[in-house]
Amino acid sequence: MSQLIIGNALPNIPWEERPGDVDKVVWRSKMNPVIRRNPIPCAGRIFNSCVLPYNGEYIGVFRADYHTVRPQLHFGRSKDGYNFQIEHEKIVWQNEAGQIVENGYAYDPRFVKIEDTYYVNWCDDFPGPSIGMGRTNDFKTWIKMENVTMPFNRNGVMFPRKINGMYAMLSRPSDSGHTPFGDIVLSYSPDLTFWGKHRLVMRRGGHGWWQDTKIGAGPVPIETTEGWLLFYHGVTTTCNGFVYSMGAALLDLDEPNKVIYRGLHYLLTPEEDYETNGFVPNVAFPCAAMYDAPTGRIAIYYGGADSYTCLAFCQVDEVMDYLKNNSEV
Ligand code: BMA
Repeated sequence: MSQLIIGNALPNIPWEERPGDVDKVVWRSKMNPVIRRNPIPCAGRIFNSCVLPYNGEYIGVFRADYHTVRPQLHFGRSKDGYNFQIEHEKIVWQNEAGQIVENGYAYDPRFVKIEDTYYVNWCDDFPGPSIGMGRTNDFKTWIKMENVTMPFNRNGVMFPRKINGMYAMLSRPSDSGHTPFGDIVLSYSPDLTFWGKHRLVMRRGGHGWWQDTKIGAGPVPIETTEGWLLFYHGVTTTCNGFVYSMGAALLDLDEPNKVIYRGLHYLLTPEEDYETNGFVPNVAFPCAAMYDAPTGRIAIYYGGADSYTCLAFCQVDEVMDYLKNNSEV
């Protein structure tokens, strides 16, 4: 099979073979949840968090919900992608002039390396949820940049390289609360400050009820020879509240607002206790995906029940076959 993922090798990617009794495209780690409750003194729960490879090891930006139930972002490291040393103090942002920037809350980070810089996007308190953006080169100095969007918006996810000379970001315009709607849009920027040329990518709905309430981008899209592979969350509303599942789509490489395939079914839905029981039951919320390009192995980090950090695995060729044969586009 020829290589589908355009990117680097990661021979020590966290990886477990698909268990013999599982016939699904995406399977869970036997080590789940990889981050359990009360992982650091100030936080009861760490979830919806991001991990990236770094010099043969791993680094991450983590959503830590404090005992006030307000979230902040923390930096952490790992040798193997399973066991994390998360800093006990939150990331302190400073502006371009070096002054500390206080924030009321910060949650659902995405973490991406573009050229030589590491960028974080998160749901920022503008006040009111908007897309925050910051950068670091040394994981000690964290520069808060201009907010990408006005309130209200969540799930800002950058592409890992410029597209036609422009930075590109997916986001989901929303309201100030537990938004009962949401579609994925694309915006471009020449400089990471001014964003525009907004395009609709995908609307909630489709044939599957699992994504009928709202959808939002998950991990940073993975570049493949056939398009950008996007894992995203889809939400349905039941008589007892929202249920968050994960699905996949393939976006055009040059114009990612064009959807090539959109999977009809969820690929991961709350089934295990750490997904169905917790602070918010029935949430599987993907935020990061690492890959080993030559083997096509993908490791996905997702939040379980707003309480745990979990890992799942898939093979890019199988996801692609699934999408080709089960697309609603
Ligand atoms: C969303 C966000 C996510 C969370 C989800 C389920 O609105 O707050 O962080 O996982 O709700 O509670």
